Amino acid sequence: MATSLPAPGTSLRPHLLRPDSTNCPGCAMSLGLQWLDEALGEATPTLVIPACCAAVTPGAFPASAYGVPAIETTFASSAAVATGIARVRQQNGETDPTICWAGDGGTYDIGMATLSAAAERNEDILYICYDNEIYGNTGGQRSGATPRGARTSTTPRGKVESKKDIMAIMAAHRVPYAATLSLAHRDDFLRKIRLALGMHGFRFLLMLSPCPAGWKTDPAESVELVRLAVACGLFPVYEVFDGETYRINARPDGAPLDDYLRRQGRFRTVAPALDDLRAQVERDWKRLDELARVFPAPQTAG
Ligand SMILES: Cc1ncc(C[n+]2csc(CCOP(=O)(O)OP(=O)(O)O)c2C)c(N)n1
Repeated sequence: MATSLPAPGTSLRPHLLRPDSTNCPGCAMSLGLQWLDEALGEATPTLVIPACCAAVTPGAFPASAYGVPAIETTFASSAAVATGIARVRQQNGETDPTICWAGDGGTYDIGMATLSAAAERNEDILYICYDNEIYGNTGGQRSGATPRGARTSTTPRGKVESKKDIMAIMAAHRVPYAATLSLAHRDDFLRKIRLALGMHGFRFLLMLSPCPAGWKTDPAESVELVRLAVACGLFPVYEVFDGETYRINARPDGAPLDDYLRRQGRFRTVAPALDDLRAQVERDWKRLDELARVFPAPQTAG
């Protein structure tokens, strides 16, 4: 069921992300928070943040770079804590959203049990994973989201396993809405957040979030890297409704995968992974295209 949202840019509340955050230059998570802020309009969310870089973002107590209520949870419990908050809000007749803002470690790996449980119960939570494909806050260890071939502090010769398909996992929970967010596709990004905010039940958004420190990239290139990840097909931009119907929002344009990889120190010297990644892109797109063809989202969805 849709609820009405205020017009964008009309908010009188403090910005969600204020100056003096501790985020690194070029941290894509900063831009994600700013766009989330813009999409929220007048609404004041409660952010629920597990252990991750975003838990450090606000700086030292009693100051905070977050201009909205933010609760920091243990690594594994953000979706459970958000459940409690969302339920109390519902009982109090409050309509402001409860938003989990979590890294990939807290989503793909250690928070998976509470995430799965909240999704299965269809709790009224918007869960956004900023996926920097490592445990960034503690020195860049590999996570379940790290792509095959990437060097991390715990995979110095390149990760052997492939990235987990978290979107497929969330779709399998048949949540009302799951979508990927590209920081190189601003209109699509804002539309999806507003769409998710207007829905009830469990909504899951996955944002690719370049991390210059961990990826060994130029901080100025973070948005360009997302553009390339989409253009070469490695990061598909799409939506899944009720775990059943699919809509592709941006297609690869034939950009070479090498162009994306060679700009990143984490992929340097791991050339053997290139063919595997290329084959994976092909496989993933074949599957996604088939799903979108056989189970297309109706025009009226979203
Ligand atoms: C149970 C537990 N294990 C380990 C840690 C240490 N720790 C804090 S943040 C973090 C990394 C989080 O990685 P991710 O969720 O990907 O977010 P990012 O740091 O990349 O933003 C780790 C390992 C912890 N706080 N709790």
